[in-house]
Amino acid sequence: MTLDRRTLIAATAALALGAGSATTAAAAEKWDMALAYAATNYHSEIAAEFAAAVTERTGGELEIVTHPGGSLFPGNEIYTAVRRGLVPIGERLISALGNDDPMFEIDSIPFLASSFAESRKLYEAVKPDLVATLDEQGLVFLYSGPWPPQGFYSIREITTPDDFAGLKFRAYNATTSRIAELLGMVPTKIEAAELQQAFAQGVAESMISSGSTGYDRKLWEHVGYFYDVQGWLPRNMVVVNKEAWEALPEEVRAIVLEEAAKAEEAVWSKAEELSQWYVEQFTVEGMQVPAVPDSVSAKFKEVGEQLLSEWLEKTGDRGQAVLDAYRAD
Ligand code: PCA
Repeated sequence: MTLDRRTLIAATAALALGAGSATTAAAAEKWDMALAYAATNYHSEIAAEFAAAVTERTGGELEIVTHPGGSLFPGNEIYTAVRRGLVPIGERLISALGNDDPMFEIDSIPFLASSFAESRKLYEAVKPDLVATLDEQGLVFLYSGPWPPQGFYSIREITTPDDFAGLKFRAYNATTSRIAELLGMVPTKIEAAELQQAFAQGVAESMISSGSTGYDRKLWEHVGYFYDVQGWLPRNMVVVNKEAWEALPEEVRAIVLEEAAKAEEAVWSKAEELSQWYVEQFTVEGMQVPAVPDSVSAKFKEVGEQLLSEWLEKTGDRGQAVLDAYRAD
């Protein structure tokens, strides 16, 4: 008898507790956040600060935990994983998603926007289109910030455009593959997390990327030259699966949006602040950072023009409308 009574009291208490928490707050959610880049990279550090701020401000009602370096999903799987709801939130290099929509490639067209100010303007011009496309794909856009301007890394010195011939080139999207082809190189797509191995094994001998990624992956261990071409500033974006988003209480969503806006500003200013510093570290580490020879610079410009017209062919009126918005005033 006594035992039964005790069991009954325990069961009633558990019920009361359950009912209490259901009326005061929704069940706590934990979101894993998939990131592709090094934990020490500013994109990842700022994502971790964003995650911690959301967790703290929601009192743990939404806990976000970041997984950098492609540890949860490799970079090239993150977008699909979030779309399918395999992970609720993740970060991806937008221009690597050209197969989903060629508009995603706008920030990687050489010399269209090659300073931070131009890149910001291009972002503002394309943002409505970007957010709408993501919405159609079942995603909610949170924030987007740039990599520093892109330069050319090579194991060999480049004095004329002929020196590109035959170099094995590490590409991170279709645009960089196309550039490599047009310059006579041999492209292979490789995620940033695999870079050291690729250069160590000779699978890659050159690439176009920011000083940031070369620094994160200690490229000076394998590569002798960096040319600060300043071709474009590709952007990452953080997206959320729409169903996961809609399951969040209104006040939690508001906090996430506020923290996302802060993270976006932080990424833009950190990228600009570190941009030159990264390149300086290459000299410190023994790499050569020669001026880009005029003939090489002219060749990059020529390739840029071609890529812009190819992109306009793929995107048609939509692409033209965003370009017009970017170039207005
Ligand atoms: N770093 C990323 C993309 C652009 C950049 O600067 C990478 O190389 O994968």
